[in-house]
Amino acid sequence: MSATSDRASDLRERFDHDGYVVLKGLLSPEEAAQYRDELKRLSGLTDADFPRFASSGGWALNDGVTTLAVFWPVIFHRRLLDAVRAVVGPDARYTQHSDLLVHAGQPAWHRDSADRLFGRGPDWDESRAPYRVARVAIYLQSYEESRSALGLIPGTHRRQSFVNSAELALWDKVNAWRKRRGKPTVLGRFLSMRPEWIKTDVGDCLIFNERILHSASKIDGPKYAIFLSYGADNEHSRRLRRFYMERPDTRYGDYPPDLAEKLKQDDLYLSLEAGERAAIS
Ligand SMILES: O=C(O)CCC(=O)C(=O)O
Repeated sequence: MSATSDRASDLRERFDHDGYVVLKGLLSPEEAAQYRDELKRLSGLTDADFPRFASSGGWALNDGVTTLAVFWPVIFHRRLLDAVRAVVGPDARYTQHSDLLVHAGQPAWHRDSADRLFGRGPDWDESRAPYRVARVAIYLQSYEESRSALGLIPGTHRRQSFVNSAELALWDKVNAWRKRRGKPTVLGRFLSMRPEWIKTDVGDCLIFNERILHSASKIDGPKYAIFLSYGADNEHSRRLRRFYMERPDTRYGDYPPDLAEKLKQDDLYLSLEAGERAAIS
């Protein structure tokens, strides 16, 4: 498992090398319980409802952190921002890509970046600007309670061999075939790559590169999570923000005006008007 020290240089080194870091106990038990109650209220689901969703997408609210003011304190959480600025850089901005999840347990290896095939598309061209976009996952239940873990394949934000690609393509085909038949996806097993499974406690947080291969695990208990993202003030972060604004199944709106003001005050506002060549094709 990645180191849990919050020292900026450790975080940066691990984030660059492995593609992720773990922040234990980011939220206090009281904060986690408060957000968990809020997610129950929003979804209309209780702990007992998890079996209905056990190997499906569960309940999700796209961009819920941005659109619901009750979650804004998470965006400005001091310890989280310190860690984000350590891994992404001092010019970190809030790039949205947020989700609220309840009982989501659909395994499938994927990337969250706009360009998901290794080496293909502007996300993989770092000749003008480094790719420093990070996704944040905060879990509000323990592994013991839910059997939920986040799987990550270290290093796949920066490299992928021919054999890795062939194995991934095979599992993508298997899952596409299963989806067409209305069956739940399965978790691909690889000969050429070894995932790390991060088992979290209440309030733990993972920060991972949007380009890293990762997957949810199946669940066997209630699961509640908050996802959001930040990136350096450059073309790759703008591209990610636009991607989720333009994607037909997400269609994010702009920052709500009150949030935009707060983001400006904390140097987290990401302007989309830098005129860089990052348009979504
Ligand atoms: O549900 C989880 O724990 C992981 C979700 C995920 O992989 C994603 O939102 O990209």
